[in-house]
Amino acid sequence: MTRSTSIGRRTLLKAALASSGGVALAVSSGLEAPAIAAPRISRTLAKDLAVPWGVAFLPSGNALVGERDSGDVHVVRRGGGRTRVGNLDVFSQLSAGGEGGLLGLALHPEFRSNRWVYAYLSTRNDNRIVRARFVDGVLGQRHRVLAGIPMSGHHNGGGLTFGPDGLLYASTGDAEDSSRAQSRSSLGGKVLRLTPQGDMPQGNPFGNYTWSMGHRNVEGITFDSRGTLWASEFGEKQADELNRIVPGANYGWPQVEGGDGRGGYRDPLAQWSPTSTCSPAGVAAANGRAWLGALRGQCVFSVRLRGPNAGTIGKHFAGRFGRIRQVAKALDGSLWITTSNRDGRGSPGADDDKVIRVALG
Ligand SMILES: [Ca+2]
Repeated sequence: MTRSTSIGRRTLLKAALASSGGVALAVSSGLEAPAIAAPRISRTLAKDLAVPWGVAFLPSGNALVGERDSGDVHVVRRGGGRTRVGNLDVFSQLSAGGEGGLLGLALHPEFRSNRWVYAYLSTRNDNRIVRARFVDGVLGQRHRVLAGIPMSGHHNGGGLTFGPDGLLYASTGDAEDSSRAQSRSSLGGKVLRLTPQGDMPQGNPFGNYTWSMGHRNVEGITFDSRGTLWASEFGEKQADELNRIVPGANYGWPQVEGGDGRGGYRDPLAQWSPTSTCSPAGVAAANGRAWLGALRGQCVFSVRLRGPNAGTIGKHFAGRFGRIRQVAKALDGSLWITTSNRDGRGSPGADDDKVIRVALG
């Protein structure tokens, strides 16, 4: 069997699983996959928010949660309840159904001593990474870390996380010009790697901020417990993707969506076809799986990351909460998910939007 045939078969299997609803038990290569850990809803931690997007956990186990369109930042407590602690003055295109605003949040690895909170946000002219100190329950003024990331109504990226190397990783979008994804020098359509001060670190593959290229729009990036970087990517129509991010690799946009076998671009570990079944925003890694929030899919997907069943997809909470934006791993090992029903494309319920705690079985 050629590699491309194998990939085609895998893709079909995954598409069937993705559309089957409920928790999936996969049969791959003739072997029955182990049962997927059953996540269960623990409780609603916060409600009456509008598009909670970035989630960053404080040492206490509470989290900073940013609202995309207002730029407000709240502390959501691990036992439930929230307090507004600041605003990061963003430019959103809410009236046009845009995707900019206050996007990813991350804490400096030495947050306990330096109090730096990082944010990926939109201004009128660009997307940029800023930082502000969170002291005595108040988020202070923002300071620029990296500006000039292309911005448009759509495809603004927004993922932000620190790696085990102490460096900052950010995921961007092509800002509606797909040629940016294939330009090594454009900050659009990339995973970027930079120092906490916003400088170019040693070891980047192209001698600039680019860590990987060929991305259409990546809202979710996360490191797993082994230090591997994963990214969720919105396709155009044919395929959404979960990618293992390798420095210098090209993930194919706009030449290909999904795997192309020996075509020369890096294939995803998992993909969803068509994109209306998924639209993956945030991603977290826990219990050997990636957990993705699906907007149009209105569910959480899980993907086994390693072993003979790597790439096996499970579907959770289908249709229960509407659009899911973010998935973040809490300090106690649970997942916090956020809904996105007030983003201009959903049907808000009475308490939307919410932050919900999910316990992993
Ligand atoms: Ca791709």
